[in-house]
Amino acid sequence: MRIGIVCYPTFGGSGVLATELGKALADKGHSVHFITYQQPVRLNVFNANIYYHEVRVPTYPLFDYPPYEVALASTMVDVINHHDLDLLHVHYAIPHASAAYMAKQIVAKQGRNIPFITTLHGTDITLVGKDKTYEPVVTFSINESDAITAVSNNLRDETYKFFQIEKEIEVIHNFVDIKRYQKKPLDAFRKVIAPNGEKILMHASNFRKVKRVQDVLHTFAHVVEHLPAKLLMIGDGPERNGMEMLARELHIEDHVRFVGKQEQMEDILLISDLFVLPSDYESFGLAALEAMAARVPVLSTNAGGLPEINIHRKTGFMAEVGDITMMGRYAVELLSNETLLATMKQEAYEQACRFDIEQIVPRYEQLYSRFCRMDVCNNV
Ligand code: GMT
Repeated sequence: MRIGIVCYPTFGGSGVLATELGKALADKGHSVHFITYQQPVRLNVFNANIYYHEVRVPTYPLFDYPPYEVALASTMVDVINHHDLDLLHVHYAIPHASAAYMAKQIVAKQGRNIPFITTLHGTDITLVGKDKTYEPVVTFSINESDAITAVSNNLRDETYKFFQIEKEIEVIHNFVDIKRYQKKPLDAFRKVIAPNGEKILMHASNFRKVKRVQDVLHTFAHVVEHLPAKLLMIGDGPERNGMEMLARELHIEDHVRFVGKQEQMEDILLISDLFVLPSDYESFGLAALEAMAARVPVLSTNAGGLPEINIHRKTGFMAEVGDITMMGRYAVELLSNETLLATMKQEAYEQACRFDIEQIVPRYEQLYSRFCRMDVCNNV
């Protein structure tokens, strides 16, 4: 099939998932056309079946706000026509679903039918999409999608709760490529971070309020009172400066490293002992699943879709949002008990295997095949 994928090309979970999906589809012989304003960060491989089309947004002095959605819809039309696409798969509703609707209408006038599938990822529904400023367009463009998927049961339910959705939302959970984590941890790397054999805790996010990064630091402050430990803070975003200040206030700055955005997440995860994700909400928590694939137990909240991947006292621990006392206790309980840590590492890995790319990508292919002539679908 010839598939157009639209996503945010950043480190965010929706962009990561969309890019990994595109790469997997290309490996299976499909032609995959990424339509984004920048090369997606995980699109760091050469594959003859992958194409990248940059959305250029010309500026003009009259515009206070460059019309990105118009440029995106026009680029979609161009790629649909010139590469004879069979369907579009847009990740994150805003503004991708409405741009896809516009592109669909334009090519329909030219006598071409292009189905589009919208995958909902989280904040497009739970934070931004609900805002009155966007809601009518979000509701309309979701309903106009030929198929709608959500990355967790929780996100599907939240979408039905807050939007007047007239169609079935199919749940296709996020996935991870287990193979990528099947390598030896870099001992030298571990020694640089934790020279005296300290336990390594890790957090990775876009440092937005919804991530409650302050709770990572408070939890860690409790841990270092009980055992030698280091904390790696991966990513960047609006809360980062404040968090560096908080680390100083809590007198843990010598044990915490803020290392910014990282592309080699596998190597960092493989040397970690505990991944901390105390979010206010996660539709799924792809970062937690990637940690589990690297045999790292997860300490998370029980918000949103997190209970669909993290199993309390099995693959890690879950606490109520903001309960830093329990999070601190759970972290110490785990990190001071080598037997429990080894068991949870294994359980975390086994849980991640249930979300392996090999299990999930065929679900998307089955979905696509509903909208594509069988001769095209069989002849990838
Ligand atoms: O978490 C973010 O702020 C980024 C956001 C995104 O859209 O890139 O992540 C959302 O989509 C991910 C992939 O499906 C999910 O794993 C995250 O849980 C979800 N984030 C939220 O719901 C806050």
